[in-house]
Amino acid sequence: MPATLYTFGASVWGAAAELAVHELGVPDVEFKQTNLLQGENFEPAFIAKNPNATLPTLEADGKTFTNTTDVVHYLATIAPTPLPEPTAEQKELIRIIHEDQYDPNFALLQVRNPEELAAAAAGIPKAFVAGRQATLNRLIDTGNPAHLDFWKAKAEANGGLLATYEGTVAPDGLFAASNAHNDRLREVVYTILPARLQAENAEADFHVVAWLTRIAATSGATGKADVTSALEKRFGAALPANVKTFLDKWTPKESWSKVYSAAIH
Ligand SMILES: N[C@@H](CCC(=O)N[C@@H](CS)C(=O)NCC(=O)O)C(=O)O
Repeated sequence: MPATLYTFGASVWGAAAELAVHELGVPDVEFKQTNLLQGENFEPAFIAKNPNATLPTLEADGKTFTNTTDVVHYLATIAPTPLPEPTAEQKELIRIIHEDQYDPNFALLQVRNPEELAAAAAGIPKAFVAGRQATLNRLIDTGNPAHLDFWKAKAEANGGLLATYEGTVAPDGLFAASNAHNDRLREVVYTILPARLQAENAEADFHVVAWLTRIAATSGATGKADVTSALEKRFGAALPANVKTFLDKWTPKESWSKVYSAAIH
């Protein structure tokens, strides 16, 4: 029975699952796009599959896997050559890279200064939060009691960001949060990964590749040729040797090219 992977062309964590499918050659996985830019993940039909309303989501073997860690793990176990069970160290790296404080999605939305705010307000970040807000407002208007509190909480957080992009809320709070977030992203690249990234192929790789590629994309990289240089420019220092080796190993892979064929994200 084929599996269904709910993903989206611009989703960082969807990309981790897609990388696992392509790299491990998992057969019979159908990709279904769920448009996050239009808040399709908030529709009742999607929340019924995954109460977190997040991607990736995988339906397989009569079960539904509702977070990246479980999705990638399941894919790794059903691959033609399954990956070994992750070690405690790998599990810990996966857990850390998914901590909210290192959220790669906030890297896309963060604005550290007036120039970045102007760019975000004129580009994808604002289109993304505006699209989500329109869908959330429409869904709230339906009054569906099963999801009303969930939608309202999402609309409040998302609406704060939208108001800042639109200039109706002062940006100082977002500048401060964005600068602090950027420091934590640097900590991942220059402290956490050098200490924890392992040389052998492992489940954690899919999470780390997707995370690093997103941070590179938000640093101005446009393809495999400038992933490293964009990260080094953003953080103002050469990449740690094992992080550079890791990217040099992953970005030439066919799986990486397939997942990021339209654009790196
Ligand atoms: N910790 C969750 C995070 C997943 C996540 O945030 N996915 C993003 C796409 S990369 C998403 O679906 N966001 C939709 C939203 O938060 O509304 C996981 O690993 O599955």
